[in-house]
Parts: sequence; C-alpha cells; structure tokens
Amino acid sequence: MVSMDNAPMLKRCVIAAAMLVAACAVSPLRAAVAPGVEITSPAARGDAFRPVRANRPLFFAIYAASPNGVASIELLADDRPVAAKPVSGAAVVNVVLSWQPMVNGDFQIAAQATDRSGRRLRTPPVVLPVRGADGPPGSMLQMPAGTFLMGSNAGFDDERPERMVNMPAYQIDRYEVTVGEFREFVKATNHRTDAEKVGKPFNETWRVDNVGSRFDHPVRYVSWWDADKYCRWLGKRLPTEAEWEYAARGNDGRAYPWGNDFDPARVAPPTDTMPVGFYLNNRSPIGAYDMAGNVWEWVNDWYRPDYYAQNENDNPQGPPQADQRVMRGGSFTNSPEDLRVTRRIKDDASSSHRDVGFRCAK
Ligand SMILES: [Ca+2]
Repeated sequence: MVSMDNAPMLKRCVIAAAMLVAACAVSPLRAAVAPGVEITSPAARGDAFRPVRANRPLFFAIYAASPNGVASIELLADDRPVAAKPVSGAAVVNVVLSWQPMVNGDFQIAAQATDRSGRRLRTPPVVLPVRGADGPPGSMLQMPAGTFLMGSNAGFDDERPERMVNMPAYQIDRYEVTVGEFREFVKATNHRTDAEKVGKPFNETWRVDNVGSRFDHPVRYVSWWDADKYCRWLGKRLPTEAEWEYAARGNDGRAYPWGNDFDPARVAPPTDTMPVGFYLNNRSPIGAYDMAGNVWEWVNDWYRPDYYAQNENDNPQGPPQADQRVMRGGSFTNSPEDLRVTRRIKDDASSSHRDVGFRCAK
C-alpha cells in the first residue's frame, strides 16, 4: 500500500528516468531509514540476555525502523506473542514492552515490528534464561517444628560441639532480600543506611529509578541495623542462628544445603553476586535458596565463640549480650569452607560490606 504522504513523490517519479524510480519510491528522508528491529534491554551480553527471575515484570526497550512507518510491535517468547503495542506510524520508534515470565526456562526472545505496508521485521532470537520460579521474592517457607543437628565437630572451634536442638515451627524467607525489595523499603520510609550515613562507598542502586540489571540481586552494603529495620517494616524479624541453620541443612546434619560435598557449579562465581534463586540446585531441603553463598546473611544473634558449649538446646536465642552480631552462609568471595552451613563469622552491627546481605523470618 502507498501512503497518502508518498503520493506526490510517486507522481513525480513516473516521469523520472527509469534508473531513479526505485530511489523515488519514498521520500528522501524515509529512504534514509534502514528497516530493522533491535531489543536494547534487558542488557544484552554477547548474543544472550543475562539471567532474570521468574515472577517479576521485565521491561524490553525495542527499537524499530521502517521507511513505510512502523504500525505495531510485538515481543515473542518461543515464537508466541507475549506483549504487543500499536505505535504511531513514524519511520523510527522506540517502545517499551513488559512481560512477566512465570516459569523457569531458557526462552527464545524476539521482537517483531509490522510496518504500514504489512511487512514484518523480526530480530534474530536471543536466549533469555528465567530462573527461580518457586515463589516471588519475599515469599516465605514454613519450617515445621522438629529437632536438628546444630554445629559441626569437624568445623572451627566456635562451631563445636555439635548437638541436637529442638525447634518450634517458624517461617523463613525463600530468598535473600533483593535490591528491588530494599528499594521499596527505602521509598516508603526514606531509610538511610549506615553506609550512607558515614559516607561509606556503596554502589547499589536502591535510591535510583533505574535499578536495572541488579534489581534481582541480593541487597548488600547493609548493616545489621538496616537489616533489622527492613524485616520489622514487613512485620518480620531476622532469623536466629538456629532458625537459619535448620532452614539451611534440615535434620540430617549435612554440610551444604544440597548435601555433604562441595559443588562449585551450585554457587555464584567468585566475581559478583547473582540474581537470588538463580542456582536452582543451591536449594536447602526445605527449599531456601542461596543459603550457601551469594551473600553472607546477618542473623539476629549476638556472637560468642563459646555459646554452643552452653548447651542451650531448646530454640536457642543466642547470648543475651555481646559485642558483635553473627553472619552465616558465606558469599561469592568465599572458599568452600566458608560456604558450609555451620560456619559462623561476626562483625559490628553498624558495619556493611560488599558481600553481606540478609533474609527475614517470622
Ligand atoms: Ca546467602
């Protein structure tokens, strides 16, 4: 179809030399537009997108151009349209489409534009890995009352002696708290983290609109106080050491959330955090993700190296007072030894680090 806009130009083309007809078929301005479609987000790396979480809306910025004018744009996942929008008919358009994948999988993503002549232009497919569909961030797992082996006689002195501990039922977060979740807290409360108060560098993005590719990563550079306030804001609290360890290892005394042997393929590489729940096999018996690695996790207890020797075996709450708070689970920077579910480290409650975050319980 020839648009009305092009009619006078085409009339002039009729009397032009035959060799110029093709160039006159559209206006000189439109002829300069090279037809094509690109997806410019989520941030592409090579020919594949970075992994994303299920159950969260994803936003794709799509660029399309056609000398005939673009009429509509679709987003396709495994060749099925998952989002679409009619557009203005301009020769060049930029459109944002959102899609919320609900299941795990490696989706073939493509964008398709239809121009005003009905011609379709499509990007080559790119792979979008979607992970962690067990539940949305912030969802909780129900731990049944039970008895479990706490501590390790094979570990450091402060992990000894291992002993049987009785626990009541409680709930614990399935994932570490994410940057996106912490952003909601900051927006609602204008909370200033301890790192911000002292001007300490923090490179997370919970204060800006475009949290972009780190939205689903664990929040970090948060102090014990920041973590405690976040959990309370949601009517939750930090888990005790015992609650954390029971959720991480279940009742068979295992050394890692998945079993007794370390497996580097189940934890984040030693360079950076990964989206929470990305490693589907870094999952504890109850279904908690990243209890080994990604980020260390603040727990509620004060730290004392000799606390286990006091044999508090019924829902232990930690010492009544000490100087520092406990962190558990290891991080992307750590050795297999630090990723054991019985490993205990500690720091001042106001300290913050690039590899320390948290999850909540209630
Ligand atoms: Ca962790």
